[in-house]
Amino acid sequence: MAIRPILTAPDPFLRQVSKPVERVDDALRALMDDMLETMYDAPGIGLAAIQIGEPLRVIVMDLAGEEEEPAPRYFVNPEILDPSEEMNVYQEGCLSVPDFFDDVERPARCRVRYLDYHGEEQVLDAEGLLATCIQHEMDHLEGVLFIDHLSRLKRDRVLKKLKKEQRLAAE
Ligand code: GNR
Ligand code: NI
Repeated sequence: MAIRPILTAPDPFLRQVSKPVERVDDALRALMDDMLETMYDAPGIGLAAIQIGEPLRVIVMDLAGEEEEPAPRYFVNPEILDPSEEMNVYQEGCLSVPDFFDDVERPARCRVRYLDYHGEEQVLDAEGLLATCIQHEMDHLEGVLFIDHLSRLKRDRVLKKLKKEQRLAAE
């Protein structure tokens, strides 16, 4: 397993649409292991493969609290079914948009169909933080960041600040 660098906005790589996985094999499980290790190290509660430079439809997640046993989840080729009409607002952050948090409104509940770590098809009913996080990660697979849900003014302000920080770090 390895901790891999996380790409940050406005890296154009993050805007790619990720490709479906053809086979859940040992190579893919090695990628999912790296993603989980990278996510725990960050630390974060979810990670999409594109965030470590792999444009594949793969997500890892762990919503367990610090005092709880680890509860890793793996989603390969996830699809969202039946998003609820009821919406929920959550203060989101993103490892690819460091040090910025803001409210995003999304469907409060949804069903997800996906392949698990072993390539078995699963269906999961999600609500609360799980539903929010899955939708945040699904956005990454389409090249969308949570700041795209905010006003242009806020988004441009964040991107400008990140660009400036990256310029200073490169000097
Ligand atoms: O660590 C993360 N926390 C978080 C909080 C609220 C809503 C979504 C997230 S996902 C984020 C990790 C990340 O960037 N995943 O893509
Ligand atoms: Ni994110």
